[in-house]
Amino acid sequence: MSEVKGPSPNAKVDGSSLRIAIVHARWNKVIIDALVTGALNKLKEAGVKESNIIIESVPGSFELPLACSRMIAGSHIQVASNEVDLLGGLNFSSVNSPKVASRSGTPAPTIPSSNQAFDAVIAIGVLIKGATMHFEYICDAVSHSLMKIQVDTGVPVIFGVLTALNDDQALERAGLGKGDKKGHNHGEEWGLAAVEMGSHVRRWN
Ligand code: DLZ
Repeated sequence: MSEVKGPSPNAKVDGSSLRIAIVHARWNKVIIDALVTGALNKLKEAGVKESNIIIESVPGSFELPLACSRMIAGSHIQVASNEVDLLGGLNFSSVNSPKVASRSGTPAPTIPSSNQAFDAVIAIGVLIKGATMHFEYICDAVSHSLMKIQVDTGVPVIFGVLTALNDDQALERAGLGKGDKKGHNHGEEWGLAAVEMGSHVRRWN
């Protein structure tokens, strides 16, 4: 019997030629770690090579749009070739860090024909409502900015930002809920969405 909610499992895509970036915030780290792991597992299951996955972190969700925008523009590659240090002291890493972009001059992934550094970017953050209006402002700004980046650049930006009203809601959406409310790790769908959209956009270009 099919589920009412969630994506259909039918879209099986070969990710072996795709380049994917994961950009994540560091607020609410335990939940973030589970979501990043979920996304990463699905990327690898779909055949995305470790050398074509880059993981970058930023302080909080509010910083995700700028980081995604610069990753799509390929700023990390310019840093790697020591031409222009656009990102100051930021420390880029990847699943397979010795083989990809770094400030030490090791080879960066080649830029695909679309002239974009990545086929898709997954933006991961966990926003949990507090006592003030901070949550509403950040949720609104981040969701609109991420949508604008993907539409303006033509590079899919997967919306991996949990906007939870309390800790339990966030934990359950990372598969970390308590007792019989363990929930499901939404990072897995974000990984699959990145592969599917990256592959679609290659065809559509
Ligand atoms: C300030 C703040 C607060 C209150 N809550 C969160 C949160 O729940 N999740 C998150 O990712 N970031 C939070 N931040 C940090 C902001 O996103 C941002 O990093 C700072 O305001 C600095 O620009």
